[in-house]
Amino acid sequence: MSFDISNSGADTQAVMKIYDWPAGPYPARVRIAVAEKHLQARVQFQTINLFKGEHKKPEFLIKNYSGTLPVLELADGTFIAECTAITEYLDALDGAPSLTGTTPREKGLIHMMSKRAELELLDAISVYFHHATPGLGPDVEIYQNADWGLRQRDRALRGMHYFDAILRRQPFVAGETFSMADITLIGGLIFAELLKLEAPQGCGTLQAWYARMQERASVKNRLTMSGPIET
Ligand code: GTS
Repeated sequence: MSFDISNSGADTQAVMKIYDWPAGPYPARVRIAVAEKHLQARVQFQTINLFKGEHKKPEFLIKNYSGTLPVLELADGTFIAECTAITEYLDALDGAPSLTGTTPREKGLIHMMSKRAELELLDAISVYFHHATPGLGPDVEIYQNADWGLRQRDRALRGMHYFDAILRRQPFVAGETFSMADITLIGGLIFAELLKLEAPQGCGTLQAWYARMQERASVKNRLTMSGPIET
């Protein structure tokens, strides 16, 4: 197996592997974190085809019991799933900036706001996708509850109003600096965009913020950071 990693810097030591689906909103979170931490040269990507249900196959469930992407594999064979856990791991490696906070106050606020961005936006949109749209197709979506999906869509729309209000009073989701909480909200807005779920009237601040975030190199280049992969 060989990997062609674009954007590799001086450090060509590729010691971590990320299993993901390049266009996915959750994988986007980890790709953005990798770029913000300038770790592109230390990761290799392997695509798992969600639409073929590869993430639900026994050989993948060994890596992540929950059957979701992304998953980080360390050089010693340890698997770390969950975007927040992967981001915390990457953040604990050397390198600036901090994505999960340095003071106890920052850490608490960033964790809270990231979780809130999951509960009130990203995860809610994900439930809408899997339950009230064709989702990943009939072979993968073996149980759907459209009513639950539509309720979660409405929760996400309310969440957009909430984050609009937050961003009217501060530049970033958890305060004055870019953090994991911003990455989580960006993931939610990427998912909304993929599903053509428009922000409700009155969310102009959120939309302007998202437009600004899309100009960040980590967000803009997230798809091109992994080169073609031979399997
Ligand atoms: N809580 C998990 C995390 O934070 O990592 C959720 C991960 C997740 O839902 N990932 C999506 C997935 O695996 C990937 S994507 O839809 O964003 O590309 N979905 C497939 C499924 O069957 O749930």
